[in-house]
Formats: sequence, structure tokens, C-alpha cells
Amino acid sequence: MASFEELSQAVFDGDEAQVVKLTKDLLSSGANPMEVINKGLIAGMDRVGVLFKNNEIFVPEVLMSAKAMNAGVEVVKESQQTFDMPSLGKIVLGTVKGDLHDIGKNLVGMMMESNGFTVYNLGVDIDPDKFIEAVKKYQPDIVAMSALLTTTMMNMKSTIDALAAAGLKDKVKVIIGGAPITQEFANEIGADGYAPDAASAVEVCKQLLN
Ligand code: B12
Repeated sequence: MASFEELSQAVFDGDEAQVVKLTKDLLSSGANPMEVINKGLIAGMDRVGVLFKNNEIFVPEVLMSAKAMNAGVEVVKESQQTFDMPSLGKIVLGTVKGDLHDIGKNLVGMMMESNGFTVYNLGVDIDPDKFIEAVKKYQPDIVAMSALLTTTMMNMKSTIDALAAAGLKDKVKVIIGGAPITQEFANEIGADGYAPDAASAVEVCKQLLN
């Protein structure tokens, strides 16, 4: 049977075909989908993160790993049955302006969807105007923003300020997350919620809509 270590190694190696194969093997032998994500896929990406930070590997390698990891996430996503249940609420999700990181955001989106929320994933590098346009168009209950860079975190505040200026801040709850984000920062910029990972993001959304 395939192991989480092998899967994490395949993500680390950026070997997409192997990631897809091992993810399928693990799921068909009954592994828990969240464990496949956490102990296999994210664990591999965490190792990549350490080497990237120390300048031991560079952007092309990180992208290969990111692509391999996303292919694994897609396999997990396809394996989850979709139940015909009423939506818990609508969420507009995006990575803020200037920021191209989307692995964590997409995981958060996937967890939200598999827990019954309807998710409008806008993508990356989303400026405040685009968030506002989406709020007008989809009338979501929640706006969820992701940022991975200390230089783009402040664009969360710009987006919240723009929502307020457009008279939309009271119509939606705002939740934020990403590696540099903290609860204190969320309080500081007037966000309604923060979560450190995808599973707790779902809990926070449920609480906010109660
Ligand atoms: C992969 C990666 C990249 C890839 C991104 C590919 C992609 N499609 O996303 C590439 C190579 C493109 C990249 C580029 C850059 N990167 Co980069 N990157 C990373 C890396 C290694 C991993 C990030 C990741 O995907 N982690 C895995 C996911 C699952 O975790 P996560 O994103 O944190 O998400 C979880 C939580 O944060 C939370 N969460 C995330 N979003 C949200 C949203 C909500 C609403 C909620 C509730 C929760 C939530 O839930 C998620 C799941 O549990 C990190 C290092 C690290 N350890 O974080 C650096 C890192 C973020 N990058 C960094 C840098 C500097 C850059 C570049 C500037 C490098 C350069 N010189 O070009 C560019 C910037 C490009 C840009 N404009 O955005 C720095 C940031 C430093 C800082 N403090 O600002 C880091 C920390 C690396 C480092 N230590 O130097 N990067």
C-alpha cells in the first residue's frame, strides 16, 4: 500500500504523475481524504517551503511541486461525493491584489464546498473593485480573502475599506487567512473572522452565519 511519506516525497519531487497515482492508491485503500491532504500533500509542500526559504531551491521547482500538489488535490476533490443538500451560504473567495499564491486558498475553497457552501472562487491578484463587483453580482454571505505576503496583507484592509465605502460592509461577513495573518491583524483591519487552516475556516464561516 502507498504511504503518506511516499506521497509527500512525490510532491517534493514535483512528480505530478506519481502524486496522482499515489493519491488514488491511498484513497482506494480507504485512507481518510483529509489525512491524504495533510499528511501527504501539504507535508510535501511544507518541505518545499523550508528549502525555498533557505534559497536551496528556486521558483521553477516550487511551481513543479505546487502543480503536483494541485493535481493531488483535484483527485481528492473528484473522489468526494457531492450530496444534494441545500447550500449553507454563499462565499466569494480570492487572493488579494499583488499576490499570486493560491494553493492554500484553493484548499480552503475545496473544504468550504465539501461542507456545503457555494463558493465563487475569483482567483488570484484580485483588486478591491473586483471583490466589490463580485459581491454585487453574487450577493454572498461571506467574503473570504487570502494573502501569503507581508507586502500584500494590507490589501485586505483596502478591500474592507472599499466594501465599507460602497455601503456593502454590513451586508457581508469578511474572513481572512494565509501564513502571515493573525487574529490580531484581523481585529485591527475590521475583519469579522480569521482561521489558521482550511478546516477551521469552515468552522468560522458556520459560526459567522449562525
Ligand atoms: C508555493 C509558494 C510560492 C509559489 C506559489 C504557487 C501558487 N500557485 O500558489 C510561487 C513560486 C509562485 C511563489 C512566488 C513568490 N513567493 Co512564495 N511561497 C510559496 C510557499 C513555498 C508555499 C505556500 C503554500 O502554498 N503553502 C501551502 C498552503 C496549503 O498553505 P497556506 O498557503 O499557508 O494556506 C493555509 C493557511 O494559511 C490557510 N489559509 C490560506 N488562505 C486562506 C484564506 C482564508 C479566508 C482562510 C480562513 C484561511 C486561509 O489555510 C490554508 C490551508 O490550511 C511559501 C512558504 C510557506 N511556508 O508558506 C512561500 C512564501 C509565501 N513566498 C514568499 C515569497 C517572498 C514569494 C515571492 C515574492 C518570491 C520572489 N522573489 O519572486 C513570489 C511572490 C509572487 C506573488 N506576487 O505572489 C515568502 C513570503 C515572505 C513574506 N513574509 O512576505 C514565503 C513565506 C517564502 C519565504 N519564507 O521566503 N511562492
